[in-house]
Amino acid sequence: MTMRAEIIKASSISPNTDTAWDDVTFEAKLREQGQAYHIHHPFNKMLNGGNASPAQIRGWVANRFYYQIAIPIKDAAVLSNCPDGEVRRGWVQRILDHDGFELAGVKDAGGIEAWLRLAQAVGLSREEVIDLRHVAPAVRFSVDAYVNFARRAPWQEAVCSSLTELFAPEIHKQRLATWPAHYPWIDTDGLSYFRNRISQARRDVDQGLAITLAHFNTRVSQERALEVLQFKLDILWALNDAIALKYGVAS
Ligand code: AHQ
Repeated sequence: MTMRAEIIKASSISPNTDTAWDDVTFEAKLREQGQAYHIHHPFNKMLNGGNASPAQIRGWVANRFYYQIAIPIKDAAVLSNCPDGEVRRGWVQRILDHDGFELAGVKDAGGIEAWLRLAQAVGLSREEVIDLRHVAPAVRFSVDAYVNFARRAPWQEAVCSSLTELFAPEIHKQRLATWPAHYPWIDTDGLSYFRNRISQARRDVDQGLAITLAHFNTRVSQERALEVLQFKLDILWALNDAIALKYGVAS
């Protein structure tokens, strides 16, 4: 770096004394990051654009299963780090959403079971999905990075990282709107996971956003929240990269 550039760089480094964004501005900044959401990934565009082969769809479902089974583990890590009973009472619902439950006579098989029904609908056996034989190394690494982050980060940062779900209802609705016409060979009962997630994601975001807006209340911590969200967006993007590398992607 030239002397002049070093002087400019040195003078530009000042303690971030900027005032905190108000909630409306902060939320807008979080939502702006949706431009990096995996709905824009070439593999997703191929998939929801109707250009995926059955093998590519099966590869995506089998690899995404590893992400799905990690979610309750991740959420249990958040619970184990969170000292606030009120927050835990809301957060524990996420584990029930995925692992299912039988409470006071109400039974719900859960989202992981729904994902296995999606797997069977696209022509995979339960066994070959559950034993993870199709999961690409970089899918494992991306998902494991998410779980390990949730175990080690302050629980509020783990909450913030779940806010990629700000953008999830759109991708679930996109699948429901496009797959039946593009892939009539997939039994639409197999799409129930996406149907269920639309309302669950909205409920998740209500809680996660409230915690994030309340906790990250200085400009420095708000900038950190944007970094944390970008980290999770990168995880989802890298997961799609690994699947595209293994199964190919038609642009
Ligand atoms: O099925 C998904 C899910 O249960 C969750 C939980 C949440 C989290 O805690 O990080 N994020 C998430 C997501 C799910 N599905 C993804 C998809 O594309 O189907 C989207 C993903 C997310 O947006 O983070």
